[in-house]
Amino acid sequence: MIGITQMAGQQVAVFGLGQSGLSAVRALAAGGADVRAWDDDDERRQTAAAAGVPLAEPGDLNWSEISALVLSPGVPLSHPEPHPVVKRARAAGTEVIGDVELFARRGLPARVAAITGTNGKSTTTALAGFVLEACGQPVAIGGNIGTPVLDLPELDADGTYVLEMSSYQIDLAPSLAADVAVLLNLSPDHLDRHGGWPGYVAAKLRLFDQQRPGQTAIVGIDDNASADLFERLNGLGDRTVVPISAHGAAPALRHGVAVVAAQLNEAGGVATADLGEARALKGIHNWQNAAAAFAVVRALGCPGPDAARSLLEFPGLAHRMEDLGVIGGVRFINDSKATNAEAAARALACFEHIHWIAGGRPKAGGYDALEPYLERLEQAYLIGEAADELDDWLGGRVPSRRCGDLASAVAAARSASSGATVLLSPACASFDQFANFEVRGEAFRELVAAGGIA
Ligand code: UMA
Repeated sequence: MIGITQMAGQQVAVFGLGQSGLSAVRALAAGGADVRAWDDDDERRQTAAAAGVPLAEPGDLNWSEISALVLSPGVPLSHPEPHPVVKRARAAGTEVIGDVELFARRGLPARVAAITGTNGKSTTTALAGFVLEACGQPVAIGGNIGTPVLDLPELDADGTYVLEMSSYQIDLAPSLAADVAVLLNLSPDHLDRHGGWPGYVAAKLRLFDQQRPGQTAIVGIDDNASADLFERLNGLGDRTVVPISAHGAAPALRHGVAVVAAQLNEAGGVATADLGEARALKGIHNWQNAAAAFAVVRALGCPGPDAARSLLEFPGLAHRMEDLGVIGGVRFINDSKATNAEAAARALACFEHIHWIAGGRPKAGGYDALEPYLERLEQAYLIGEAADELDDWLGGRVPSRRCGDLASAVAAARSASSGATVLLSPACASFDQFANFEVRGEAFRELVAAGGIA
């Protein structure tokens, strides 16, 4: 745990008692702060109280005495509208920050690599951490990927924090100046929380505006919005800017890290890896993740040949194109993490003869990103709240069946013939039927296993 010593003796309100809120409570209390915590959910409050968390309803607090409101990332900060606790804090002039801001202000000597983007953040974070560790560096991996940053150990100057940063977390971490900041890509996501596309992009780009001269920015240049950031940062001339591309785009070939037909190349020819040999980096989207992770570890001093070798040994992450095995000649792939069409499109691009399980709670942004891959689909099984709109969007171009829930979809997909791939890659959020994408992925894994994996 990272103790938050800088708020010793001060009253701090913590709102949201999920993973990051509980972690902030522990870190603040360990550092000597006087914590008052709350959650809208009664059950969460009871569990926290049983664990010794001091509760206080926001309405009962004297806000003029509260130094900061530590808000959980999932609690609305500005859109669709600020949560009442945010309004209350702002009215009293109390600052609203997140757990990552507490971490940044602690000022530990270790370096920080912060990774953001719409898709691929978790894989790139895990991959960069894996390679750094293989290169013998002390590493701690956390943030949006799952382990709250304040639950990580305190590292010395030779260590590196590799943090996945969501747009929500960036909004709440105004003084995080990452030694290495990464933008993988940008496409519409979480638009409701940021008041639209410009607000979403602005949140992501703030990570780079907060960097100090001399730090390193690694930027994907395969989509227009990200390429614009590369041009702007490059024009500033105050930091190292490394372009990365999964399509062998010229600036990355000349000055950064580029992948061409699965061959990863670093400008200057220092290292080459054949990503075709990597068991967990299938598909062009993973080539982008590999290029970014490679650039991160190179910026942090890993020798090129060692880094190239370690990339290929990465075991992959659960719920991201996770290969569950083969039953009766049919391969089952768990890509529950694909909560928008862009992410699902990346999975569809990797397989043929696909029996596709999709749906859940619809996201803004539609399904057009899936269009180029429809001919790879043999059958669609549609679940959850999005089933009707997905069916309308498919418009008979692919045979589709409305299955209601995941269990019915898996049962129906068992009729796929040998050689097919049953792919759960929902293109939607999970929240209509599951607590989160992990629970959805676990449910899929169990349903598949119940049929017996060969
Ligand atoms: N809550 C309220 N009122 C509200 C909203 C939430 O009281 O209006 C309470 C809930 O009752 C719950 C708590 O807040 O008790 C949940 O807080 P949270 O949603 O911030 O979730 P945490 O458990 O703290 O997990 C957060 C991240 N969740 C979100 O950003 C939504 C996790 O990312 C992250 O792994 C974790 O911190 C550790 O850093 C998950 C995620 O879904 C994976 N992220 C989004 C994404 O990737 O798309 C951004």
